[in-house]
Amino acid sequence: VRVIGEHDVRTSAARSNVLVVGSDDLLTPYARDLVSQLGLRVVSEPVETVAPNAPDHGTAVSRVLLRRSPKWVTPEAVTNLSATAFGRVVMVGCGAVGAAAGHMIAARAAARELAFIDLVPGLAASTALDIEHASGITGSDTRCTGGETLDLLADADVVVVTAGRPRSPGMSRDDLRDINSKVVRGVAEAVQEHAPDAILVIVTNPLDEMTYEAYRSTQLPRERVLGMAGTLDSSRFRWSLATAAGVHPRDVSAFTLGSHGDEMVPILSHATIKGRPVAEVLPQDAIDRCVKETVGGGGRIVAIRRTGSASIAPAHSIVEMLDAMRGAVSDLLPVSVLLRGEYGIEDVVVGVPTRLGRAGLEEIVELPLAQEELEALRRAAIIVKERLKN
Ligand code: LAC
Repeated sequence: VRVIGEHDVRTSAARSNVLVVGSDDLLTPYARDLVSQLGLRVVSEPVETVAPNAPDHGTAVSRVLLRRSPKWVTPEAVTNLSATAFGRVVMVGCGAVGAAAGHMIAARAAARELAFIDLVPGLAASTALDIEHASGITGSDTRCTGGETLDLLADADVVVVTAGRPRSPGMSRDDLRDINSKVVRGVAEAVQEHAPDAILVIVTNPLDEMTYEAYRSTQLPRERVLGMAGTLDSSRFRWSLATAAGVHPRDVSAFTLGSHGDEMVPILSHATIKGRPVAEVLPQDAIDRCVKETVGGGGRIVAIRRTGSASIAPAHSIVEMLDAMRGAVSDLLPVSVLLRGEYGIEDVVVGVPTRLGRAGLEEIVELPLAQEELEALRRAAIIVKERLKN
């Protein structure tokens, strides 16, 4: 048992606005008063983050000036109203991710028809009806249907596959491989049979391996077998950088490449905050924390939730890809696709910068990367490939 007194509180306050206490520690009454007087936040051990940011005076002033810079105007969200809706989008899997993504697709009328498929009796049909019930408010004319069988895939323009087991705490995405590859293979084969012209968007984990599985088990061209992960990881990366710098998320431009897992490669060489390189704005330890927070983002949700994984951010990240395909978003998006020599990588799926369009993948963009980023991307490819062999 440690007794925390006035001196400890003042020492902590001099370093940061956080006081770390162990579960057995005792705070003296005076120390307790002092904590609230000084506005300290009490955090119980163990804490993941240690080093407080203590930039020198000049750096601190320049960061404040950056945040307030009158020269920078936070960009507006870009919405292109000339984008056209898909004819038919089918969500295979009506769990939290599938339902949330479908909900958003209907709410923005991004498809004329939206179908849900799920093995759980009534889940898909009730979700479809539930979304239609909202149309008196949303004004969306997307027609929604749902059922348990894969014949609903017929005539799909886009098939989004979220079906499969999610992670439980302590599981890596790779632990799901055996069970989910059967699901993904079955769906991919059904797409080939019922909707051979559709674009497949794979969301089921482990993402890069499942995307490869869908590609390998069908004769679909790589342009139409896309894995959703980079848009999610990049969103988490921008959120983390924006939070660390205290700026609006739209002030941050950043993306991740590589695999959806420990071999993720957050790209710092292209990351900017208010148009300036991240390293000019944040100290290295803060940048390192953002990278860690990004790579561990999905795991953090699983750890807090205990049952199931993230759903809202993944749903937005699916819709961002669909919006890019239908012309509502014009940015480069990181997408997991089969590589054929791009970035020096052959016959494996990892996340790379792409341009998407109505036919799926239009272009893989080979951006100049820092040497260590390129090496990390190639290493990710080697590791995914190794896992595919097992
Ligand atoms: C995530 C899981 C779904 O990143 O892979 O949240």
